[in-house]
Amino acid sequence: LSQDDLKRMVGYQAVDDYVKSGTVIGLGTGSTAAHAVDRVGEKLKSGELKDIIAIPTSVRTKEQAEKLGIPLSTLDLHSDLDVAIDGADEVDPQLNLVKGGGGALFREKIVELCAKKFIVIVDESKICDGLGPGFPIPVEIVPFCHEHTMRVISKLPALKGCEPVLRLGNIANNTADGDKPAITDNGNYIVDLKFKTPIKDPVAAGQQLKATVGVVDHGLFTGMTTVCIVAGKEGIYIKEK
Ligand code: DER
Repeated sequence: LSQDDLKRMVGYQAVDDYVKSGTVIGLGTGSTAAHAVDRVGEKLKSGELKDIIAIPTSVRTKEQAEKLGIPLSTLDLHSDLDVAIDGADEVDPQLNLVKGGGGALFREKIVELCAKKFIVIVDESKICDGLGPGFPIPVEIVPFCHEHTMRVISKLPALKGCEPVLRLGNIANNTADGDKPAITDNGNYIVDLKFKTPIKDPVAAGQQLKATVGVVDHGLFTGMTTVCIVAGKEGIYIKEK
């Protein structure tokens, strides 16, 4: 089974297990979440699902959902979601996540915090013992004086030893090439924080990032996961807190 096969397996499983007709759902961003979006479209088409309202977490998920004929809305009109389904870049033993590899962390977080259930879907390569070394922590910052903000972030106590790197390239088509800063759907920059050792206290790290003027939000999703569905070589298993 390829990694994409595993991603498809968990994407479909999450929709089959957690998406019911007549509900409001959050649609995640990234290659794993894209399979869940496909599954919602497929089941709406077959009539297995009816009366779904979907809230996308990025422009590219919105565009994918539109192509599939999935009825879309916004948090302004619907901010009580029954379930949100999304991928992650890392999952620790407490089901804390690193998200933002696809540059959508702000819209993902604001949507997923509105969901009664937040279902995380990953292939087993995302499972880790501690957040940080396996995947740099994305942080969305405003472009104004971004080098100053990066310096302030590098000195935060809970982020000691991190090396902030401004993300270059194009978020919309998820390419890392180019010499211009990547711009998020919200018109901001992304800084990726590289760590050599696991973050000791992800909650404190998130609080210190959020309290930093210039930081919009960050890719540490702590205490949000309801259940994590993992696809491994031996099949699918569930990680719960
Ligand atoms: O950018 C994001 O937050 C994505 O959900 C990311 O965390 C997982 O992307 P992937 O499913 O393409 O690995």
